[in-house]
Amino acid sequence: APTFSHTFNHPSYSGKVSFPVGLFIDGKFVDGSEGKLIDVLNPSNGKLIGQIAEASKADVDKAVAAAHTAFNESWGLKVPGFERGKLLIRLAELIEEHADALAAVEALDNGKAFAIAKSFDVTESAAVFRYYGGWADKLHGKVIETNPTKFGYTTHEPIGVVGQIIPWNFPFMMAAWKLGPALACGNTVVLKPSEFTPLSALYLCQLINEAGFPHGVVNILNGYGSTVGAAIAEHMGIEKVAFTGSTLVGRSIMKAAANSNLKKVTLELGGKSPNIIFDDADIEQAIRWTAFGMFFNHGQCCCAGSRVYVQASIYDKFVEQFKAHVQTLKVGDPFDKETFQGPQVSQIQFDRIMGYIEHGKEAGATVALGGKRHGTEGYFIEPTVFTDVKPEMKIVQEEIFGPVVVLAKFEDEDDIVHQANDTVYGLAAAVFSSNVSRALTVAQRLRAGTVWVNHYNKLHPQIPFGGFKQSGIGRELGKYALANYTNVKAVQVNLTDKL
Ligand code: TXE
Repeated sequence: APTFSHTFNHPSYSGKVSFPVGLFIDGKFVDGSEGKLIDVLNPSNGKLIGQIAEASKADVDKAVAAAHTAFNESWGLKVPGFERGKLLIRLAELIEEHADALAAVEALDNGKAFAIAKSFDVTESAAVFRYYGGWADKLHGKVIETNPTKFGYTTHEPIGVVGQIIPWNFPFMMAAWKLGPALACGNTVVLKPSEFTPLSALYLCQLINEAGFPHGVVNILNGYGSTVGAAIAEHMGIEKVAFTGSTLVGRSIMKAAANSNLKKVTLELGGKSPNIIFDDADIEQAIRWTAFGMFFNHGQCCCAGSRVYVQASIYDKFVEQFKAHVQTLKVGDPFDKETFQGPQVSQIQFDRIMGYIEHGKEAGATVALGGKRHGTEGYFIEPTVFTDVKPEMKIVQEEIFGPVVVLAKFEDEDDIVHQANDTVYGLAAAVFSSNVSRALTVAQRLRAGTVWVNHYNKLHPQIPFGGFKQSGIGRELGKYALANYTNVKAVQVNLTDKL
């Protein structure tokens, strides 16, 4: 199987990183059955940085077979939760030990700033594994009373082999969100990273072996969505599929599940989340959180606060101060210590986003800031602020998934609740106000899976995350995510009832 090697030479990180990049099946790195490779590009300059093995449908079959054997022989009901938890916690420790190298690989492959990759993506991923390690021996069922002739109880069992398909915006963290609860509950996994950002998940494979997980418990296959992703979604040996990505592909996953074995489906899809600033908010803080809520991760967050609504009486002041603050966010080399925003992930995403910017201009919106490519190479885009938008414009309705925000006005609570909920999505929202009853009343009326009050984009392993409406099905993180990975068995014991 191929190896990825790269020498980093930056003030923030220097060192050589080298690891196998085959398909990770049954604890070993192997070549793809068709011998094909996928090019890995550096989004900061568009240049080739390496190649990884590409899986085929036949490789999915092999991985599923390995996962079945592991489930029956060395995981699932065979390993007590306490032991599963110890391995997850050991994995969290190993991730922390390798944090610099992992963050460097993530910054190189995805383009996010090294400092953010380390302090957020890698650190939070370790926290997620540790959190679910804690749950592994606390998955109790219930004793359920009916009548004195009967003893009834439930057990929470693992589902079996689960498929997981993840995107490129948080390559490492999405793997952690998916693997943590699945493994804690005793499932075995076949996971497909995004073909655009395969490296950090492959690095993780080494740590999974080092932590001591039995072979076959985690299998990681890189490949394209239309082949490997589709093969996972329609596989008869996979009993549950979890997906994070576009709404379009989410639909095809549900169809594939329906057309095959009715595998259980959880989806975490797109968003066009409203961020609401009332006139009694702490304006300076609201501006900072709003910029962070939009431009963090280069706007490539499913929960990005991409529709900002400001109460009319403070709108003009907000726009001016917001523009001034956004201009201080440094766009550039992910390895530069000052960088907040790196390149978009790929040429495709760059083109999509620039297309939306052009569309916004043609539709009559005003580019108040940015609107152009940044620099001359790579996929960098200036943080872009649109004003004078109308509710029906595409830039107000559709997920852009880049550093492009629209600013609009509202009059009062009823007006903002109507505008905020005028979307097919329902992933997140935020309210800024110093009046607690106003903030919580609006929070109650918003149709979204997360509502932040007086901040944005904060995630915790303990707090569930997921969507209303077309933003998805099910919840990740927190205790809620465990339900995605357990089958509830009810056992009914007849004590004294005679027929
Ligand atoms: O996503 P895809 P793309 C949104 C965002 C972005 C748009 C397109 O708006 O601009 O989607 O991004 C795999 N069967 N989000 O096209 O294709 C694919 O290989 C099974 C929001 O890159 O959905 C990858 O592993 N799998 C989002 C994963 O799906 C398939 C994050 C996601 O890629 C498949 C990413 C198929 N037929 C994009 N086709 C979020 N919610 O955070 C592709 N895949």
